[in-house]
Amino acid sequence: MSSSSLITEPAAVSLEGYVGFDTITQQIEKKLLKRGFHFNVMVVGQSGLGKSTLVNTIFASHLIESKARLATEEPPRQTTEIQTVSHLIEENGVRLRLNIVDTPGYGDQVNNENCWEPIIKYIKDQHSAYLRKELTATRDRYIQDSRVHCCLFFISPTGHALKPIDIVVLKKLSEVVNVVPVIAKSDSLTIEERHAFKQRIKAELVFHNIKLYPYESDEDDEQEQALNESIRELLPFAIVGSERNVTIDGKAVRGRKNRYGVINVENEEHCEFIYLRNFLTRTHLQDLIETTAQIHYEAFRAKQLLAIKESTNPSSASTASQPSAAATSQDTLPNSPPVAVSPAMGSPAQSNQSVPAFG
Ligand SMILES: Nc1nc2c(ncn2[C@@H]2O[C@H](COP(=O)(O)OP(=O)(O)OP(=O)(O)O)[C@@H](O)[C@H]2O)c(=O)[nH]1
Ligand SMILES: [Mg+2]
Repeated sequence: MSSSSLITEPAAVSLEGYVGFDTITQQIEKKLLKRGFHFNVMVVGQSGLGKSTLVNTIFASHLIESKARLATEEPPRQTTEIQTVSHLIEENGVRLRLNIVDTPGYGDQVNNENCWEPIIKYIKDQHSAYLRKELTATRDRYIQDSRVHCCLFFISPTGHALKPIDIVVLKKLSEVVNVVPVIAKSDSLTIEERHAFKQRIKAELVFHNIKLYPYESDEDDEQEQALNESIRELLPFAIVGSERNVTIDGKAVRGRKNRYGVINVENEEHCEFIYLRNFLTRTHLQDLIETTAQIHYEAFRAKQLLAIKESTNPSSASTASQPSAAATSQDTLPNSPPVAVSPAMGSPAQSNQSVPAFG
């Protein structure tokens, strides 16, 4: 008898009376609702592309200060350091702890070398903080999640191509976080220009082998695959942001008014802001959180634990055919003493990953 025949799935049995385990989904829902959700979004891009403005447009309130002047005598404001703003928002009884990480625009210094480093460091620091909490002997039942779930990457609406600095930053970011590209201030492009620009950006991403979210996955069913395919078609979302309401047909809408008319941010014919918002809040919120844990954090975690293992057991490092880069990497948990880790310490959801067996 082959061993595979021992693990055949038993046929599902219908019960005669009602037992009630079908309420498990409601039970989970109740628990999750009580706990609430954490969603951490970061905005990255060159200076003045409307990053701070967009965040306020998506979540429809002044969550962070943008450079926009509310009165003409006000000086322009600029984001000068990484700022995290936390908000508790509620919709139909669902509480969402929304953390927005607003980053200063890069690219306007004389020397832009390594300008992305503080951003990458911030993302890795959150992974590191989570891992440290996970590895403490008396860890919390529920660890506060500050890992960045989605990084909105702002592309300047030049209509030409990605800038070399953008390619470098995109490459670095896509290794550590879910990156969703957007064409900023797309009101400056005509429909044809927008279309051609998108195609050029996509070709460049393929050429430079930059893999952005949503990723291809065998686990997705047909419906999910079709949805992700349509999102990939649309990317990068061509968006317009505004913190002001303008009146169209007697109705106040988010928009930008100029001499020749009004752009209604929420009108699909004007821009793709609504697609981005639906994608972020309605269709992919949970998947962005899950993918962060299962792909980006998992890769970080495996690398760190391997480094810890090698530092506590130097003989394994010297006998390994290829020493782990992590052992010498600056990514290694800062200030963390060598921890004696048992295999049981990993979180249950991550059991099938390539975390080394300690001991
Ligand atoms: N035309 C146009 N202007 C925009 C758009 N979004 C924002 N702006 C304007 O662009 C200016 C800069 O906006 P911010 O949101 O402060 O830009 P930022 O990317 O946060 O800037 P830094 O923090 O300096 O990197 C403001 O005057 C905004 O009103 C847009 O979609 N279209
Ligand atoms: Mg800003």
